[in-house]
Amino acid sequence: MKCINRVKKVAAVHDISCMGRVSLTVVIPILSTMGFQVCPLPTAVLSNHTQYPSFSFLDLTDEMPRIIEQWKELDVQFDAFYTGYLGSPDQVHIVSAFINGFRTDASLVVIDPVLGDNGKLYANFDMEMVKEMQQFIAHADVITPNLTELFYLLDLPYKEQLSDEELKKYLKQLSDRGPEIVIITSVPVIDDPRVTAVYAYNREGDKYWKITCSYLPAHYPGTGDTFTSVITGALLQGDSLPVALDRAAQFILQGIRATFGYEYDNREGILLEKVLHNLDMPIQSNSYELI
Ligand code: PXL
Repeated sequence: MKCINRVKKVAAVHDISCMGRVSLTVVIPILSTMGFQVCPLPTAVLSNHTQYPSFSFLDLTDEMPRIIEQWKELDVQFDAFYTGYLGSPDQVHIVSAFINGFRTDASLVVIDPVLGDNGKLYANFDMEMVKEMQQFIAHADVITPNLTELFYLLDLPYKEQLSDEELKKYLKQLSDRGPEIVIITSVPVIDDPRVTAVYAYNREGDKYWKITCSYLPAHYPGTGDTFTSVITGALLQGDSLPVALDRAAQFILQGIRATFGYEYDNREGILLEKVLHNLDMPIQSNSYELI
């Protein structure tokens, strides 16, 4: 009998940063709370994420093929693959082969092309990594670049003042490279610093979506990982794309609001533990629009 997972399994390819809520320390609790089994394929172990001034870094590139080999022996079937922070170009090759070796027609492949933020690459990354990521996204069903990553993926200079028409053009250009769904996060809204927008395109149906979120003026690392984790869980549970977008935006907003009032080191990320249970709540925001 064909193996059917009683609880859907997600292979989560991210680092583990031991301080500051990003990557696996965000992905695992969110997807577990949404009812999925997370099987981590860790890319690196860091003392803390790279937005702190210094960090230790244990590269797990050599260990990853050993883990994948054992999973082959066990004949594990994954329902979804969700990749985030990859430590080096070699890791991109390993993960491409892993996904292509394990995926089926039914599996969902979500690639968050983690490269940078605020117009700059993260520490550790260079143009070689950008080139690898440009190739890698062709394997995805869904990609979730932020604005910085969008421009690196398209080899264009970073800018923040963008019209809906420009963003629709960029969404389509990225989708033409492979992914059926493209979601661009953290897009500033012209003339309104209090809101941030998310734009999305679904090639099935050829529809463009926009949601605006009234985020508080604070930056917390890991919100991208939080957003894409909720999107992955929502799509896996059968939500439509606009409902998945609303669910993710509502959750981030709740997380930021739960955190903002404290005098607190923002580098630790949103106080996720205070809002995780909200993932069971129905969606209250209804901000999506067709553009
Ligand atoms: O959230 C993205 C991320 C993931 N992993 C590491 C990071 C960052 C962002 O700073 O440094 C190690």
